[in-house]
Amino acid sequence: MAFIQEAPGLGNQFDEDALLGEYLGRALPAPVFAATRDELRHLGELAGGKLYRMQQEDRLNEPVLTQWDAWGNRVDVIEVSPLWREAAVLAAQHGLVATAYEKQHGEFARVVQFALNYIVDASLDVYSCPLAMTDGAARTLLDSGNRALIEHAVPRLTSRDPARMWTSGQWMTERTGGSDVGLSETVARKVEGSEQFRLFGTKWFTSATTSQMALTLGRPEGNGPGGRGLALFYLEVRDADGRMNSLAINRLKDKLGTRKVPTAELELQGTLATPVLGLGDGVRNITPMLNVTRTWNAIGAIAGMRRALALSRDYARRRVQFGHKLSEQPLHVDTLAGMAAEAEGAFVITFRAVELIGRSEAGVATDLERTLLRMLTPIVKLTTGKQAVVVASEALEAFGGAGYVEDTGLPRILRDAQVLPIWEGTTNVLSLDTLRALAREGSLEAFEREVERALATAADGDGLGGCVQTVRTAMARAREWLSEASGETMTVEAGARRFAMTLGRSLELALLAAHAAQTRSPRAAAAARRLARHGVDLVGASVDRGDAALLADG
Ligand code: MFK
Repeated sequence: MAFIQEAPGLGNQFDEDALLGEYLGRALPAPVFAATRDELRHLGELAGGKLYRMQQEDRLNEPVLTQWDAWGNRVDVIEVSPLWREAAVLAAQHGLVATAYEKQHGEFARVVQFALNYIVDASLDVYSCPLAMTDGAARTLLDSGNRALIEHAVPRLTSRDPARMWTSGQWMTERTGGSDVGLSETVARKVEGSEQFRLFGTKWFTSATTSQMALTLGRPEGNGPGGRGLALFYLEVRDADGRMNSLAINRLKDKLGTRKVPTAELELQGTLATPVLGLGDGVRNITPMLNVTRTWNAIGAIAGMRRALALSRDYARRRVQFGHKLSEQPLHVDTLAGMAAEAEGAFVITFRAVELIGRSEAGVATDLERTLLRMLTPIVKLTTGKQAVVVASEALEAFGGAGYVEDTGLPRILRDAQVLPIWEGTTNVLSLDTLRALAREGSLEAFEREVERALATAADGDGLGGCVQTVRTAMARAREWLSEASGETMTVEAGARRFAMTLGRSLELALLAAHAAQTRSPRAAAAARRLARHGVDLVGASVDRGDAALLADG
């Protein structure tokens, strides 16, 4: 009988995740962990079982846009995949958004919410995209203080009833770009005798266009240029009769990955919209949305890495080459170890940001913690996004040729990872955002204190002294570089990515070493030592912009 290779499999994605169990055991009060454990385990079972099977079987099913009905009516209906329809029900029932807004778990609500999402995310074909925007919309509306919109929309966005729950879009990107949002061309024209406006323009990259509502930006007539001249608007996609709110879906985007997400180009043709918060400062007013979706991005990154590792580890135990299982071959083991170290570092920094959001929303965060969170959010997003691509790519290689073959389901993991450093602000845009946050008084000090806090815990652990030293050296170099470059705006900008990544990787290592010391986990200690050897210091002693210009121009 000819040889047939056994396929890789997944077990319960909660039970099999040692780091998650250790983390929740130390981060959550025992009664909160006890109250949520069954649900976490249930989602872990679904993620490794039914949902994963559906995902594999559903591989070729992509969203379909129907613009016209048989009689010539413009309908613009998007049909999503069966797994997406299942995900919508599951998201409501398990409170994948709602948990964050319910009072039950107090300052730990975000940890619980994002633990639920982390477990199930990689099996939902990026349904996290509409959920992220829904969460961001709820946060933005609540922060706006607009009572009418809060009462009207937030109960829908945070509902646990699948029939009642809405998702929200975030329509920002235009043909002028997704980074420099202040260039937006959408015009907002006041409706005579009403508080409402009609929006005219093109939104060029609107993810999850099947949502019931959206937050978007438009420029009220007469306003000046830039982000300050834009206003933040709330709109509903269809009217009570199901007709489009004077908007048309021009086409779906043909993307490298996230192919289950119905990302579209939209034409706003007089779309009725309500200002959320004044008639200017739209960019500033939408930033709560950005900060929430950036956190979801990091959750997507760590969930993707976890999935890549789970499949690679399982396969290594089944696959025999050169007379031995891959799991017994030193170089393969070394490769898996490198992936695991990156994934564990990414996990601890992401959940540290999640803890701070929870504390901030519960009103118990200190000023220092709020300052830290502002700077940590872009750093976490940019650091984990890059790691997710590296780990996914390595995972495909760990399968040899099978990793390059579509019906294994593996190439999708890499394609879906590649969006993570792009959307919600590219690595460079977020590096510049880190500088923007840094300009706020005290944010580097807040960051350094956070690192020192973690190192103080790590110092108690066995065999972690080298990690502590690696972090201290990298942080000192980062500060030294910043003070040398300060005053030279172009030099600071040119080095912003290296600087932000150094901070991100240093804090990952400090938190991972602290986690290892606290939990006495030999695996976490090994992950910390390995991460230290990968290197956390990316800051060059000096950045030669002349060389960079020569190389960039070719
Ligand atoms: C799994 C995950 C799923 C995620 C799904 C999401 C799908 C959606 C897909 C997309 O929509 S992708 C497109 C996403 N686009 C972005 O994320 C925008 C990227 N660009 C930026 O972030 C730019 O930095 C920015 C647009 C904000 C720059 O615009 P401006 O007009 O040059 O902003 P400016 O003047 O620097 O800042 C305006 C105000 O906002 C300032 O406050 P003040 O008015 O008080 O001075 C800033 O401090 C503040 N601000 C900017 N960024 C902030 C912020 N405040 C808090 N947090 C931030 N992140």
